[in-house]
Amino acid sequence: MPAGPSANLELFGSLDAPGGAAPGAQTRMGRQAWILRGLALPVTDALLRGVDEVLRQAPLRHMLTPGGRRMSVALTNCGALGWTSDEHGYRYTRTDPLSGNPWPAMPAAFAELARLAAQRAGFAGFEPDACLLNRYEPGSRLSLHQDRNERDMDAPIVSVSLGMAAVFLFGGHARTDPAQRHPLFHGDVAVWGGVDRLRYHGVLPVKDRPHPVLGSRRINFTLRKAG
Ligand SMILES: O=C(O)CCC(=O)C(=O)O
Ligand SMILES: [Mn+2]
Repeated sequence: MPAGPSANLELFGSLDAPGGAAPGAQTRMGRQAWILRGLALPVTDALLRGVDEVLRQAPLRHMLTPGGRRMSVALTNCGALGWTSDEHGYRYTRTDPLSGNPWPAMPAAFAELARLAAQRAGFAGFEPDACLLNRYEPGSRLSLHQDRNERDMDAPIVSVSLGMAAVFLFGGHARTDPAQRHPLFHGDVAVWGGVDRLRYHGVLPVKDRPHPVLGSRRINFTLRKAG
């Protein structure tokens, strides 16, 4: 069974915690779902250089949902496969529909961090081939959803948070199941897989608490094995 609230001291923790949660701490969200606090902190410079490089080649854009609504989060991709949404549905593509070019290469620092995080969470041998990069501004949100367009459900999702803090919702296997709420801070890495791979999750509207490096932005990227 997923760990209950008593196992998550930070469950009701404040987003205003100046330095975030203690680096090295681990928040258990489920049997095979963790937040590895501060795991990305030693490599944020390389990660942010990687983000700039990706955005230069494949700019952020607001995609349409299959229902025709504009997503409040702006997104792009890197890696062999990139996630796309439009009025025809969700899917992975090898090329960026905006440019027709292959998605930018996945920065080595992204893949290295993903392997480390996955291994720490019990998923040794993770080799991501897709990375979806989201940019949140104040008020941006991501409604509850499952990540289920990937072919390989044995591989976990690794999710890296940079910039402004946000509240992550981690629900159950049905959209209506109650959702845990966990603050995610600059440098935190969440991993969910195995029995928790298809849990609903999302992000509450982000409050404007500017981050010293990224200002009023939150960057999240998720590494996946999609092909
Ligand atoms: O921004 C986050 O923390 C979660 C992102 C996410 O769930 C997704 O990109 O599918
Ligand atoms: Mn997701």
